[in-house]
Amino acid sequence: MFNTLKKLLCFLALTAVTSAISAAEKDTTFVATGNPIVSYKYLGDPAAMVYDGTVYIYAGHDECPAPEQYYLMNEWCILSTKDMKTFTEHAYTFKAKEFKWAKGEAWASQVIERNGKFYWYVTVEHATIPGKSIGVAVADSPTGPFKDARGSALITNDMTTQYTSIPWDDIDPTVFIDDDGQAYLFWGNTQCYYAKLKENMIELDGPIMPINLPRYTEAPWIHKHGEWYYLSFASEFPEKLCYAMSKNINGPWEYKGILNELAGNSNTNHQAIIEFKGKTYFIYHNGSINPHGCGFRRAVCADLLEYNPDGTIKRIQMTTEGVFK
Ligand code: FUB
Repeated sequence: MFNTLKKLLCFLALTAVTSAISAAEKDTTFVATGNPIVSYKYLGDPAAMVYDGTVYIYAGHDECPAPEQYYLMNEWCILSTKDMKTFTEHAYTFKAKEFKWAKGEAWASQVIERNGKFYWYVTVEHATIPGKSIGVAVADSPTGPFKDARGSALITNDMTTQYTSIPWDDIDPTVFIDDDGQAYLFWGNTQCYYAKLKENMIELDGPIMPINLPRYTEAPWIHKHGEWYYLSFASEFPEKLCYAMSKNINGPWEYKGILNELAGNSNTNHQAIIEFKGKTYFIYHNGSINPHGCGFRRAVCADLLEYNPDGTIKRIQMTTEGVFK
């Protein structure tokens, strides 16, 4: 009798633990009522992708406990929405340590689709080559599971030392597939770089080339609207977001000034720009989660981006209301 009771208690305890675990592993759906989109956890470096009528936002998870003041980022999280109002945060997260050659540190990233596969370009700290590196993971679905596509870094610090000796210049990948099918990787801190990617998306297809942009810091993002290519980027520090335009992905890039002012509550402001259902969205981070939000505990926001008739972009207005009507 005593043994049976013990077994029953044991079973009940295990069931409770299992339910708690599955609850934590479930997707979370919520309606955004204003900026930031997610206010229950800190997320930074949003990269957005539109695929099959859905917006996906990939963001690094800021885990820095207050009052500590540096990045603590082990994983990236995924949000999705079909209407920019009701969002799902997917239970699946992708961890920086899934790259066996990396020490960790889930810095900025971007996902792109090609031929039904999803490629996630990420910044991580390399385990044996000093400095930051860019890795690429692949999945059959935009929400994973993702796995290291190469088993080694795509870009390492030693590949760019001719341009700068700092060990953190190889960060912040942004990827773009041009109308002729050629894919390009842009990245860089202090110095902006770009290179062609092979059709397989996991190997470079030519040399690494520098792009000189005034007061360039980091966070490049490439997008195209009409005939214009746009290269937006973080400038100076604390960062404003600026942009340049060109009629050719290979440049020359004409600097066009400030796109978004200082966030004020975050020293970085990393942006993504997407077109979705007739509107252009500017998705970025600031430090707007009260009371401990800051440059290391960031929050993902969305506002509208509008063009002038000549293709230049109107200054972004960061709002508390956001775009979620
Ligand atoms: O999240 C870490 C770093 O902060 C990113 O790589 C930069 O773009 C800046 O947002």
